[in-house]
Amino acid sequence: MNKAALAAAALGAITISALAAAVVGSGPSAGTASSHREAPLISEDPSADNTDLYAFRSPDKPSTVTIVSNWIPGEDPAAGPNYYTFSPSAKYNIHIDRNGDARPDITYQFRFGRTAGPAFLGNTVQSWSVWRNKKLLARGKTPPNNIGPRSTPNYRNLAAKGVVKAGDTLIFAGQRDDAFYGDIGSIFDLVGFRKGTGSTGGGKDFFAGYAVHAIALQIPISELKAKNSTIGVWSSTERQNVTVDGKLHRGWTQVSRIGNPLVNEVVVPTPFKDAWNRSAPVNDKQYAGPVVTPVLAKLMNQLYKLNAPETDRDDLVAVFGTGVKGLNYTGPTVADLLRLNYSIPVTPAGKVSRLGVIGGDNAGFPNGRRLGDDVIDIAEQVMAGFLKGNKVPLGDGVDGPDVPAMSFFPYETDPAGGAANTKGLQK
Ligand SMILES: [Ca+2]
Ligand SMILES: [Ca+2]
Ligand SMILES: [Ca+2]
Repeated sequence: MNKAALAAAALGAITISALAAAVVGSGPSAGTASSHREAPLISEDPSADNTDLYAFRSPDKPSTVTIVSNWIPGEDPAAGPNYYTFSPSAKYNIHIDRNGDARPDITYQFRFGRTAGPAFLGNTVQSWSVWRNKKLLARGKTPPNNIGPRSTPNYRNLAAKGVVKAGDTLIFAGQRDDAFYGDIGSIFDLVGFRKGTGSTGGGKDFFAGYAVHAIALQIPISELKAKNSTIGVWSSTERQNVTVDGKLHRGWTQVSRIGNPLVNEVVVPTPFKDAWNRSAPVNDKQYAGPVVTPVLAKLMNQLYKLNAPETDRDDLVAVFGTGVKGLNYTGPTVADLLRLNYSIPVTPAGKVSRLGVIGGDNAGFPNGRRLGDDVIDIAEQVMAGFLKGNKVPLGDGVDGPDVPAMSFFPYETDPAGGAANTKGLQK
C-alpha cells in the first residue's frame, strides 16, 4: 500500500476506534475507562467482566502474534484475605476470525478449577485447561496472586513457571498489573482536563497499582492463515444457567465481550449495554446508529467548544466495524473486532508512538493494540475530528502506564504485591 493510502486508512481506523474509545473515555455517562464496569449487569459480576483486549506482533518474536485478554477490573493487590480468582463456573473465550465474516474460525476456551480451599491467605493457585476449537490443547496452573514477600517470594520466578508451551504456542493465565492507564476520575467528571487540553501531563492514573486477571497466548503467524494477513479478535465470557432479566437461560449464556477498547462504554447507549454484552459481533450492525451521531462529540462541543463534527460520521462506522482499507480491512461485515494486520512489521522500541496510527506508527492501535497504546488520547482526538482536520491536542494528561510492559511473554507485567499496599496511606 502506498503511504498516503496507509495514512488515510490509519486515520479512518483510528476514527472508528477513537470514536468508540473517545466516547468511552470521555463520556461522563459511560462506564469506566476501556471496559471496566461498563454495563449495569456485568458490573455485579467482576470475575466474568472483560476489561481490555490487546493483539500485536510479538516484539521479541515477530514470527508470532500475542493476544492478551484481561478480566476482573480494579483488583487491589492488598485487598485480602479473600483474593481474586477466575471463576470456576465460567468459560473464558478468545476468538479469532480469519476471513472477515465476524464468525470465529479459531476459539481458545479456558476453564479454571477451584483453589484447594477458599482463596484465603494467599491460596490462589488455580488449575486450568484450554481447548482449541473444542480439542484439548493444554493444561496448566496459574501462579498465585502476588500476596507479598513472605507468602509469594521471588514472584517473577513464580509467574515464569505459569507459562505453558503447547506445540509452538505459549499460554499464560493469572494475575497481572493492569496495563491500562488513564485519568478516569477526571474524565467522568464531565470530561474534565486537569491541565490545559490534556496534552501536557498533569493527569492522575487511576489504574496505577491495580491488577487484573489475564489470559495470554502467543501464536505462530504460520497458524493464523488469515485473509489479507488480517485477523479479527474478540474475547468473551460465558456463564451457565444464569438468570438474565428474570429469565433462566439453559446451557451457557455469554455475559461479557470485548473487541476494541471503550466501545460498549462509549458507543452503545446505556439501555442496550447489557444486550450488547450478550450479543455476537456478527450482529453489531444494529449498534452502528449511535456512532454516526456521537453523543460525546456533542457533549465535548457544549463543554469546550471544540468544533467536533457531530453528524455524518459514517466513515467512523465503516472504520470501526470493518477495518480500514489499505490498513486492516476485513470486508463489509460490520462487527466490533480488534483487527490486526500482522504483515505490518513491529515498530522498533525507540520509534513507537503511544498514539499508534495517528502518531504515524502503523503497528499500534487501531491496527491491533499494544499494551502501551494511549487509547484514551487517541479516542479523544479522533472524536474531536482529527480525521476531518480538526486536530485538537486532547488527552487525559496520563501518557503511559505506572509500570512498563515486560519485553517478553506475557509482556503485561507482574502485579504489585499486596503487602506493599501501594494505595495505602502511611500514618
Ligand atoms: Ca470467520
Ligand atoms: Ca498499571
Ligand atoms: Ca492518555
